Amino acid sequence: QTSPVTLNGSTYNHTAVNHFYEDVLKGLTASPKHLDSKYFYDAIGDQLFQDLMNCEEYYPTNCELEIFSQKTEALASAIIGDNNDEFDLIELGAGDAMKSTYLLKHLLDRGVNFTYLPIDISAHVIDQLDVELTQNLPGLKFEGLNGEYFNMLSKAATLSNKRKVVLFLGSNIGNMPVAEAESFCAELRNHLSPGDMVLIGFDLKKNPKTILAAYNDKEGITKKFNLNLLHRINQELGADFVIEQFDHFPVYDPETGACKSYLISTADQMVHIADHNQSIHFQKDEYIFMEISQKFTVEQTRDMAAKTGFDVVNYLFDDKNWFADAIWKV
Ligand code: AVJ
Repeated sequence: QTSPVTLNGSTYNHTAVNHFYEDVLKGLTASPKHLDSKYFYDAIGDQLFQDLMNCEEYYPTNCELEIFSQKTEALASAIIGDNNDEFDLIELGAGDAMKSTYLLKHLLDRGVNFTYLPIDISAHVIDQLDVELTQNLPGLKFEGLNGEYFNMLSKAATLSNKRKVVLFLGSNIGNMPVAEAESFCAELRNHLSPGDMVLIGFDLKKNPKTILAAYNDKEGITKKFNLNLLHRINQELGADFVIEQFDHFPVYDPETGACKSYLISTADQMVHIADHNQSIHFQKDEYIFMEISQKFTVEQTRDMAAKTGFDVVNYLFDDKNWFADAIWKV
C-alpha cells in the first residue's frame, strides 16, 4: 500500500485499485454470484453512464438537475447558517459536479464564504474538477480529495474545523440495500458534529413501469453498462468472459422499492482469470447480481433520518415529485 500524496492541492490515494481483483474473486466464487456496481465506472463505464443520463427513459438525473437549477435559492438558504458562518461544502462522489455547480455558482454570487471539497474514488475526476471549476468559478476555494468516502471525510476533518455540509447526490444512496443505507447514514453522522448538515438525493417510488424502463432502456445502454464490468475484468485481470454469453435482466419490485439488475449466463461455461490463475464455472441460467437501485417513499427517508441521528431541515422536489433532495441536520 502506498500512502496518499498531495499534488496541486489535491490528495491522491493509490490504494483503491488493489481491491478490484479481491472483490471480483470474492463475488464470483460466492453463491449466489455478485459483482460490486462501484466498479462499473471505468473510462468506458463513465461514458456509458453519460449516455444513460442523456437517454429518454433514465429520469433521475434530469429530476435532480431540475431541483438544482430551478430551486437553487431554496437549497442555498437551507444550507447557509443563521450567522453566515464560513463552512466546508463536501461532495461524496462528485463526478462532473454538474448539478452542484448550480449551487456553487449561486453561493459565490451571493458572496457566501465556503470551501468546496469534492471527494471521488477517481483521481481523474478530481483533476478534471480542479482544472474546470477553478477556471469556470473564479474565487472558488477548492480542495479535491481522491479516495474512499469515509477516509476522505476523516481527512477533511483534519484540514479544517469549520461547519460541514455534505452532498450525496444522484440517488447514489440507492446503490445500497436499505439496511446498508441506514448504517451508511449512521456512519456519516459519526463523522459529523452538531450543526453539520447533509443533502441527500433519493429517487422516489413511482409508477413501476417508469422505474423499470429507466433500467431497461430500448437502446440497450443499461445492458452495455452492466456488461462493461465483464469487459473491464477481461481487460484489467486478464479474464476471458465471452460477453455475448451473458444477458441483462433488470427487475423492479414495487413492494420493496428495490430495482435490481442481473447478468444471466446463457450457457454452461468456464471463465478463466489468467492473471491470477483462477477458473470460475457458470451454469446455464445462473445469474450474477450486479446492482441495486433502491427507491424510497418520503416517509421512509424521514424514518431513516430519525433512526440515524439527523433532524429534517427541508425537502425539495422536482415538479413531478419523482425525486427528493433531503436536507438533514445533526
Ligand atoms: C448513479 C447509482 C444513481 O442506480 O440509478 C443507472 C446508476 N445504474 N442505470 C442508478 C445506474 C443503471 C445510477 N446511480
